[in-house]
Amino acid sequence: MSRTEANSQQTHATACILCSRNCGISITTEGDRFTKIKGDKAHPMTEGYICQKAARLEHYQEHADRLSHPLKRQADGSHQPISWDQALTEIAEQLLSIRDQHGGDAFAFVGGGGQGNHLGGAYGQQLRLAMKSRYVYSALAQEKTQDFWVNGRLFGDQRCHITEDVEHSDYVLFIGCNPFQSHGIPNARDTLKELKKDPSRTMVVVDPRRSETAKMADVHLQVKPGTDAFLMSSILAIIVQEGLHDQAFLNQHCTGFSALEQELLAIPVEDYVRQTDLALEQVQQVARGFAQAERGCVRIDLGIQQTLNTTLNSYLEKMLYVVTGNFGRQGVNNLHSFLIPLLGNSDERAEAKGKHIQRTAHHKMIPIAGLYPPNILPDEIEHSGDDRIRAVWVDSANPLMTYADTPAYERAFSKLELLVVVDVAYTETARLAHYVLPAASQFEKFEATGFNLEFPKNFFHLRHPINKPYAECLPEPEIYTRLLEKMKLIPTRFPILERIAKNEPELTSYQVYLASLMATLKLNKQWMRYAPSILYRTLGAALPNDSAAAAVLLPLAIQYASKHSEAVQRAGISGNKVTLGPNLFRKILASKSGMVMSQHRYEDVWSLIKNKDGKIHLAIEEMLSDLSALKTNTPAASDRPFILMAGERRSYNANQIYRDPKWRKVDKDGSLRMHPEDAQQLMVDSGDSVIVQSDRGELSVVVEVDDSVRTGMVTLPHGYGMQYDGDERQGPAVNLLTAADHCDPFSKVPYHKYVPVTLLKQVS
Ligand SMILES: Nc1nc2c(c(=O)[nH]1)N[C@H]1C(S)=C(S)[C@@H](COP(=O)(O)OP(=O)(O)OC[C@H]3O[C@@H](n4cnc5c(=O)[nH]c(N)nc54)[C@H](O)[C@@H]3O)O[C@H]1N2
Ligand SMILES: Nc1nc2c(c(=O)[nH]1)N[C@H]1C(S)=C(S)[C@@H](COP(=O)(O)OP(=O)(O)OC[C@H]3O[C@@H](n4cnc5c(=O)[nH]c(N)nc54)[C@H](O)[C@@H]3O)O[C@H]1N2
Ligand code: SF4
Ligand SMILES: [Mo]
Repeated sequence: MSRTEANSQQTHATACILCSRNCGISITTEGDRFTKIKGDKAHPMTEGYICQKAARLEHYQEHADRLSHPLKRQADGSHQPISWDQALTEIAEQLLSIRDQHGGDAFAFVGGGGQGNHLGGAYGQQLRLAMKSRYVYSALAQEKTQDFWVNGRLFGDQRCHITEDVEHSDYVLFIGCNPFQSHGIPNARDTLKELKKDPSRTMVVVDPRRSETAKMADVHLQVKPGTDAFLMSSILAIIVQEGLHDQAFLNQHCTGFSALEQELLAIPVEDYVRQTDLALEQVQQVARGFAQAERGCVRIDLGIQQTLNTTLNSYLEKMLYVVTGNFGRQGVNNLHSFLIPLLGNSDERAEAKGKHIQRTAHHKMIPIAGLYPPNILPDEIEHSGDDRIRAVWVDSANPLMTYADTPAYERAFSKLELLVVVDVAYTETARLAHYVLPAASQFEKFEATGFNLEFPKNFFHLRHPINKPYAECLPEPEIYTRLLEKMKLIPTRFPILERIAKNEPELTSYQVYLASLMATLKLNKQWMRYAPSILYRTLGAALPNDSAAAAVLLPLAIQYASKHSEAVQRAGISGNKVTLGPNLFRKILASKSGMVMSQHRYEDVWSLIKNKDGKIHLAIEEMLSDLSALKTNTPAASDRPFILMAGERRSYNANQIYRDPKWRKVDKDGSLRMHPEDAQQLMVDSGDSVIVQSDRGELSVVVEVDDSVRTGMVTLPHGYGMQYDGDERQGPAVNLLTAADHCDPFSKVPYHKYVPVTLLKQVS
């Protein structure tokens, strides 16, 4: 790959794109090359904090798999470069033909934004609407939809989302998460250090592995994998049985506690704790400590989400803070506001009242938060009915590596009539596609994350481009807008809107422009769903610094400011009913290092609840019956002696975003962590190879003897196994081992943390 070699040095404010924290960074460039990466002190949230992964971002920006041109698959399976015009013309024709012959249900949109690129997603969703499809399959529906479903029932809307004020808490329960490596909380390592060094604050970690976070904890509950439902229900039972719950809070803010209480009082605590392999006294100590803490806070993640009882786990972890009244204050759990709407709300109970809920053709799966689960997609493509999925559009995802059951994905995707991939890299999924469209990288376009998950102060960061798009790469807003134009769904010109925007875009705070936009859409209702592209082409063209992609943020900022006007004003943005939203938008455009968009008060949490009575509804029938069924619920017996945690976060993995293995300073093999006693029994040592066999497949991996894992448990990282630059797979491709049907029967979230495996010593 050749790059311009200018030697002018420049420093730019942007953000890291490797995890949901999106820490502010500053990148120094020489020509197109990144020569120095540091934390950006001016970022209002992260204030200069970064982890070791961000310093390697040049490996994302420039590598052998970077796409440079649109590609079309040839009869022999190879890919040849074609022009954008040819690619989009042909794709448009094929999409329309599939839609007209088979209807919208024949199309599915997969992905739509990774760890930092959600602005493009706002434009991508137009294509799904153009296809009249409701199918969005997203990575969120292989980790978090069970959680969104529980939120919907508790708070009245699946878009109500929990945040955790670990920084100000004096008793934190980290359950099934390892923030030292995976982050997920602000400036994780600093926050953990603060917690550790303050003797008046307590940190409890529930994890079958003595993780980097567990090593810093006051109490480590080294639970048996997959038994968290027993542990959390025991903790709740102890709290209720000892009368340590917050009755005043429950009376004032919740309904349905007595039904839950009844279940909890019936729990045989000693039996349940025995199943978790923990000491009863230790569990009692944590239950009492947490219940009596002034500010208790719970942070959870995949360790309880991608495992047995995942939906019940989501309910129970929320009950931990609700039952103890640790909600709606500083240092506890809270709800928060979103600027970019990442989630939808889809309450399946509406079906009983005659409302149409789009169930999938084969599995009859409901959407949760508007999303469908990757674990069922291969079946929805391969099943024999006329209503199967025939065309898939993948954007910002690599399902062939990251979704469960790689062979099922390979098989199903190769049967599609049309597979299009939009990515910056020639991924394993791209290799199967009929067309591959090269996206500008996240440092070559305006981008933003919708992971603005904080409370009471919430942030937004519109990142400005650093480099020009590489070769023929285009930003997603341009790709989708051109495609809609090719599909003849929108015209290429909007003369009146263009004129108004060009002459005086900001006339009375965009009111004149917006009124004309509304009038245009009213006259042409068929364009309503394409408002993002119309904004992009018209207002966008008039925005400063070529920031057209940000045009879609104007209506979102107006909406946000009207919903949370006082919070926006408290963040230092002034304005009245008409001007506040536009002023917020202007500040977003002008703040290269990110900005505070709202400063809520704690009591605002109650207005973020969507139940009409403003209360939290605890009696979720399905959850109470799952809780009751735990008594007879034991994991299905397996004759495989080990439980594999398939997809651990370590110092050198970052989903599938870095492809060049050179980015890794350590752990190049992505080794299998195994307890010394298990290694001794198998007669293997660090550096030896073993075969890992699951019910789905097998992999050859390198062993690392490590006493941080429990006996009987082994771990492999995710984010390995790519075929970089056409080479052999580098490290374990974990999803060769995970089966599509090894998942929660309700939400279809995979049990990646609980894969029964057999290990065989490999004799060389
Ligand atoms: N370095 C790095 N950081 C990342 C990512 C990355 O790829 N690399 N990916 C990002 C993404 S997309 C996500 S979703 C987050 C995920 O972040 P986390 O969920 O925090 O990360 P994991 O390592 O997958 O799992 C967390 C912990 O769960 C534990 N665990 C396994 N089984 C069980 C169990 O049965 N019970 C309990 N209680 N714990 C169990 C594991 O030992 C592990 O320490 O990380 C983000 N951050
Ligand atoms: N077995 C197992 N599987 C797992 C996990 C596990 O723990 N175990 N973790 C799961 C989790 S939690 C997650 S979130 C998923 C993540 O899996 P995916 O959703 O597939 O996401 P990423 O691995 O982040 O890959 C993102 C893709 O986006 C591309 N990309 C980067 N920037 C841009 C851009 O600007 N535009 C476009 N169009 N593309 C871009 C990258 O090249 C990459 O191909 O993996 C999941 N898979
Ligand atoms: S990987 Fe996550 S925590 Fe590390 S610098 Fe990037 S955004 Fe921040
Ligand atoms: Mo994730």
